Amino acid sequence: MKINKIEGTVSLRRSLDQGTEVQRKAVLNVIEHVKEAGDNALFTYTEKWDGAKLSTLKVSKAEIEQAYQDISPQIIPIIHEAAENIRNFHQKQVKQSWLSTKQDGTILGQQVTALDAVGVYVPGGKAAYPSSVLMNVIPAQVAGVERIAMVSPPASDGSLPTGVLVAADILGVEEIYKVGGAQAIAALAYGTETIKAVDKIVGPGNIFVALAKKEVYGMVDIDSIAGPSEIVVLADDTAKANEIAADLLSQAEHDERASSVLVTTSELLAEAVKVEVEKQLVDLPRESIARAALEEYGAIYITSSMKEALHVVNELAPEHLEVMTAEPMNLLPYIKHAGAIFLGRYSSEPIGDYFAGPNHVLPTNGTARFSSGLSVDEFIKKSSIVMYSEQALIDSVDKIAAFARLEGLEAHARAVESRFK
Ligand code: HSO
Ligand code: ZN
Repeated sequence: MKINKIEGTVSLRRSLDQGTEVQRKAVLNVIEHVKEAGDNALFTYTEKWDGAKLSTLKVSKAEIEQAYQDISPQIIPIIHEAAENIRNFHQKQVKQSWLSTKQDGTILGQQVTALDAVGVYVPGGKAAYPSSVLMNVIPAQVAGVERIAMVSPPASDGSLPTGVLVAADILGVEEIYKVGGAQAIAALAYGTETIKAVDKIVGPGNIFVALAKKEVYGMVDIDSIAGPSEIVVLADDTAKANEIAADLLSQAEHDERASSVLVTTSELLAEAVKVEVEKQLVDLPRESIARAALEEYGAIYITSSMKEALHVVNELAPEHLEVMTAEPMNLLPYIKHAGAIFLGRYSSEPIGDYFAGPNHVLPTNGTARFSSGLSVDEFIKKSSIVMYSEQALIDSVDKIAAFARLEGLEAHARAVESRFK
């Protein structure tokens, strides 16, 4: 990793993959085809791109049972416990409806309702994380979403990853479909014979999935488009180099484009972390991914004061921030931009990926400046409520009518006046 003394500004922003014109056209074609041909189009694309010749899309009870046979039994209570922690955390995010009565008898308020149906995309291959099944499904369930449809591209033998199936079943997800890519997004947005349309699609995916989500946005809602993982560690000379290195590597192993950064006031620590990272890389199963990420997007920044270090952190606005300083809690008020904040040496980032309870779907690429991680909020909407009293309308009818006439909308004015004619 390169060690830099801070000069000027720093940024985590990597160019977002916007896809090529060819990819966008391909995605548009797929969407059109799915709209026209429904399930048949899904079967065709699944055979073409996933190499799986399927006769049904929906995962069967037998397949779920088989997944339980194949998974190591020790992991099942762990998934249950993680799910419970995640559920408890998200329960605290639930917003209540409210009604407020004014002196004149008018009632105003907001009624909170859940979306009816949500689609969860689970990527295939190496990024098919059972933990992400928990993180996407649980907030929707806590919000009160009644129907959750999960989609994921099958392997060429037509199977879905064991861990994904078990995690989904533990949560009680009843609809799991073996379809991925843009065709899965199109199916969720427009519906087919087998997959009924949903109202919102969440979950990460490859460029085709991202482009398809952008394309169907408006028909349905979508979550934000997730970028590669990021971690920034803020440390002073009380922190341990081996622990920092381990945490930096934890996110570097996700993706060649992941970003792991140390910001520290200690030159000695900077040197020690650099050495430790090399040492720990050597026997990492995903060494080549982590190494590539660190080379391109890893950095160690040395600042002359903690104040300056905090400034750098806020400028980076990382997805994950670890604070490994003598008194981490004291720094919390100075941290403005970070998707998730982990305080102290016992709060290693993977705790948040799997177990503590907060969501691991978090803003990347500096978007923590203006956005938050996935939460119950993403699965609800609020209807405003108005119940005017007679007295309230008597008091305001002329003002409302005047406002309507300012806009040249006579029928609006007459509507409110009609009550007193
Ligand atoms: N750190 C990832 C989430 C994840 N980690 C899933 C392990 N599994 C999100 O940035
Ligand atoms: Zn992770």
